[in-house]
Amino acid sequence: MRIDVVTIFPDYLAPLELSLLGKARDAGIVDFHIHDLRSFTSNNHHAVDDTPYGGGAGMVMLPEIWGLALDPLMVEDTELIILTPAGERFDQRMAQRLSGSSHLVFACGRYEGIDDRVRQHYSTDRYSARKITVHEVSIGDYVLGGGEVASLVMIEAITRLLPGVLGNPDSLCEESHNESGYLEYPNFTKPAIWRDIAVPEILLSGNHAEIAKWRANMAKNRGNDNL
Ligand code: JD8
Repeated sequence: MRIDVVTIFPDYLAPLELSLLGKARDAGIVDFHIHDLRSFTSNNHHAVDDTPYGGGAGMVMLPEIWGLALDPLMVEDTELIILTPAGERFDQRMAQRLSGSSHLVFACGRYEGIDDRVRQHYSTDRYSARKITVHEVSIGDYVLGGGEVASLVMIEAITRLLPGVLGNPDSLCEESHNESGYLEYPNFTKPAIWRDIAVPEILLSGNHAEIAKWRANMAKNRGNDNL
């Protein structure tokens, strides 16, 4: 899988070099390319934004610059992902589907967002004829300053599903979705007693059927903190 990220803050994507993602890159499982949007500007000030038509606070990102950055990346079967708080909610099902893609391009906007004609342009028949699709995606109901953090969240959730990225693929099966969400039972390791708190006896019993029942029950009742 090839992943391209277009941003005015390329350093935000430095975590892609780390840990599993770095190993996946070194193993040739995924190929990351980070593009600085400002490198596509020709004006002296490297402006990537301007005032919004219709007035209002803030600035909007110029379509022209985005077109120059995205055009070379639009190859057959590309999925263009435009991050936006108004987008379709990212979830494990979407991560699973996107992990089957050959090429993902993440457009990370800033300011008030990217001129909507960028989305409209790459959604036209000229691109769908080449099986290029555009998705507006949000990672949650809260407002971030831009799309970079959201792209990192999505890239991590997607690439960890790729064959060969996780050392133990069995851990993916453990994360299987069930009617009460993910199996989020509490985890314990050594020592058996820590600051007078003991590990639940059942986990030391070796009775795997009972352990599985205990874990399923704990997962069902977890997350009721109503934060
Ligand atoms: C892309 C610009 C900032 C958003 C004015 C603050 C995703 N779950 C999410 N929350 N926020 C984003 C997100 C925010 C972005 C951009 C994604 C581009 N901003 C804007 C509108 C209000 N500022 C996001 N995924």
